[in-house]
Amino acid sequence: MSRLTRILSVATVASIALAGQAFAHAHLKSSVPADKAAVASPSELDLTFTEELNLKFSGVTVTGPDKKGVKLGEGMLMDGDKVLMVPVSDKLAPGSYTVDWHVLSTDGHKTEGNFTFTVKP
Ligand SMILES: [Cu+2]
Repeated sequence: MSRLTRILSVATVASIALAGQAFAHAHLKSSVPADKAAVASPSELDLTFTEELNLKFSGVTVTGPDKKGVKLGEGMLMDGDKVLMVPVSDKLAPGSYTVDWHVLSTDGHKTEGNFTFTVKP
């Protein structure tokens, strides 16, 4: 690759990345449990996104008190592929939990984020 070609391709990638940000990616619209909510031990997590998701490249991890990972079931998509539903296998002990999510939307963009909830005693 010549130097000029390389500069051009870097510029192209950069402009595509910037253009991508201007358009809709899959952003987390709402969740159950909601961000910062205090709830009873949930049997599932529902994450509603603004775009349709590609399940194969989307998932969540949940970290509980003492940084322990929470056992989750197989995620599935619902409601026009915009809702990622993940079963929670175990009953959760009271405490604070962090949900880290990463998704690939069908427009090919990856997004990630996190939210927290508390399980009431
Ligand atoms: Cu996008």
